[in-house]
Amino acid sequence: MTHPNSTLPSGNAASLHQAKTNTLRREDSALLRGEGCFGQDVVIPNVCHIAFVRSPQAHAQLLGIQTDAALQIDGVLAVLTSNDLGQHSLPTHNPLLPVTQDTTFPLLALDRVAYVGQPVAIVVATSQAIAREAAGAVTLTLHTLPPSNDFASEDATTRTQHRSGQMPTNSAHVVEANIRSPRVSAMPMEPRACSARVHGIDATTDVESPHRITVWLGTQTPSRAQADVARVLNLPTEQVLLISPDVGGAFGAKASVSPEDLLTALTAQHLQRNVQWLASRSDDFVAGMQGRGSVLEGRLHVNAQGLLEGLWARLHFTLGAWLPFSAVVPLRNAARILPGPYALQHIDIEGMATRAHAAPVNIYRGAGRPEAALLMETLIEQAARRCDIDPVELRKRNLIAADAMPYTTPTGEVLDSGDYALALHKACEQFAYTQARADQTQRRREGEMVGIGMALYVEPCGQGWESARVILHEDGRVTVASGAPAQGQGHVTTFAQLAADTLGCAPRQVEVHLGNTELCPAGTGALASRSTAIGGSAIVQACRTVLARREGGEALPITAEEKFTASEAWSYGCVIAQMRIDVDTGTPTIERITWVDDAGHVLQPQLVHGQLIGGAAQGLGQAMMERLVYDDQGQLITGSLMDYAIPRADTMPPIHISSMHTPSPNNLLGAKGVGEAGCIGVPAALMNAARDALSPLGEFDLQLPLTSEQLWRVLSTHFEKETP
Ligand code: SMO
Repeated sequence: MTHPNSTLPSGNAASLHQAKTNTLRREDSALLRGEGCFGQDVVIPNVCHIAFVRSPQAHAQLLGIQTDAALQIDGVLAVLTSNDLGQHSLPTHNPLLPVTQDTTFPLLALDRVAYVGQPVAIVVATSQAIAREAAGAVTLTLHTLPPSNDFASEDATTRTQHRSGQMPTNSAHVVEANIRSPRVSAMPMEPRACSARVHGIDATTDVESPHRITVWLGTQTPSRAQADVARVLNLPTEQVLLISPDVGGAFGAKASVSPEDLLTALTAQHLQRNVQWLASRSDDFVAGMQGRGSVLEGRLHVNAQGLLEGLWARLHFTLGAWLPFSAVVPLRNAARILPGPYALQHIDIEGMATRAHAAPVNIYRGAGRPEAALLMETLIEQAARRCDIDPVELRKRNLIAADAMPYTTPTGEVLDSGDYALALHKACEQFAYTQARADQTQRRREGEMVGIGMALYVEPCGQGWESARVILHEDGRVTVASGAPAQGQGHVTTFAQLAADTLGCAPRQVEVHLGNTELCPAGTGALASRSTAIGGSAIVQACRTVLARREGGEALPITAEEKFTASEAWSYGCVIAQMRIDVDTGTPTIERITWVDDAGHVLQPQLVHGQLIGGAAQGLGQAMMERLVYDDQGQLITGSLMDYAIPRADTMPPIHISSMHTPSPNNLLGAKGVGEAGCIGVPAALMNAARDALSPLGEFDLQLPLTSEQLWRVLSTHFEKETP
């Protein structure tokens, strides 16, 4: 046993936390053996199952609910409506942007419905299968109203704006882009699930429980979910135990509670029965939290030397019928980070969000950052073509210099650190850019359509606070509890390593608790790529407190609890992609991707690599194939995996990643975020690669996803025009 007090805390995070290589993830042994406990694996005794009767229409008056047929099905225990459960509303939204409309929305429909999939009634049954079958036997009397895919557009739900300087009136070039990002589905491996156990029914086991209810919910924000459940159940927060078990992917879609989550808990309280809800893939498609959904218009003013003179942009995000907690975040992020890594003094950026008769939209991996990068990087490459300057050269002339850090952008953001030009240089070197351009020229001569596209991106990684509790026990064991849960990132491995390094013990001596409101201090949660930078710093701080008190002679066990508050750390990077487009069929082939990412100081290179690749796969999905489509009646017509394409192993191109490590001065670890980078940089680079491939033919209005159909239409229209 290594005694912790043999190691003094060091002020130099970078030297203390040397990157470890080939650390096996602690999580994996159980997960690979099927011994994990995901939301859908939670087993509670005497449970009854629920399924939701959902609105089949996007907008209608709700005139009646006929439950008789469902109640006659064997095994159906109850059908509950808002008459039974009372009127409850969904939690309010994040105040990061002011919302100017009344967005109060009922948990269960009252007298009208506002999206297909909206929960209208709850069927309670002895099995999941019976509950689902009986839900289909409930009929609704609806008076159809016209749905809007953009309601209240005259009167925005929320707005944001940034203005600085004067837009130039006499620029040599003004390039324009209109970028529409379709809605996408987060598509975790595990659909949502919520289980609620009521305490007090079984006095032999639960007599001592300080909790009235335990709720198992795969969530990125256990503390907020606990408070949301408590509010709806009208209980003191501490009487709700919220457990986020293993989570099979979240990506923002599990960051805010949904009506189904809260209704599961409410049904349990109402019936004083244990209740489980397991979403199907269809439930998640139709009523889970969707991502993206924006139209971004931009104009970039450039002088004859390719220097950026001004950026004008109008951003429009279309949200769903109700606002999840983080719904306003993508608009806010897109607007504030739009200039990206470029030095620009004159900006005029306005953004607004409206609502539609459609499923809710929330943050989704990147949360506004991908949209911003897509618009800015499309404009940059158009400017390069218009100025007839190589896109690398044009970028070099405009990047914020490393010695200008920390740099305050015209939107008021403070970029903490980084060397953007070096990232571009390294990426070009790894890609063999000069050679690649020569090869491209040759291949074009031979009739091939091949493009090289790049994107630089910034990834602001969360701000605010996270918590940690560290206990040093008498036998040398250490307990770490964090407010940041995990959804596959491997936080248990990282946090154990971090505490072991700081305390000077072996990682195996460290037990880590996450995602449990009883075992963990109240926290912010795992989102916006912030857990290592902020949550990790809280752990280091708590470990240092333990050491200081130990050195002061305090007897064991010692418990230290700390909150760490940080300003944002800004990751960044450069992606270069090469794409071939088949001239006859439009089929795009991504030949290779080279990527340089700077996530600051890295604790676990393998985990970082995994997150980058995962983000790239998700970004590639959005770029090449994913798209949720609603028809005029507000029906989702891509509501299954037969209609909605996602990337598979065989769609992944070779990706060459290398890293830079510019430490952030804004936290104890020098760490920055990494989870969202792939979703931000990859789609923009692929868009630019496709546009570059087509550029000998002209400029085209390409949009994501870059399907072979879209590319074929562009090509056939072009060649039709050519034919006399
Ligand atoms: S989109 Mo992330 O979970 O902040």
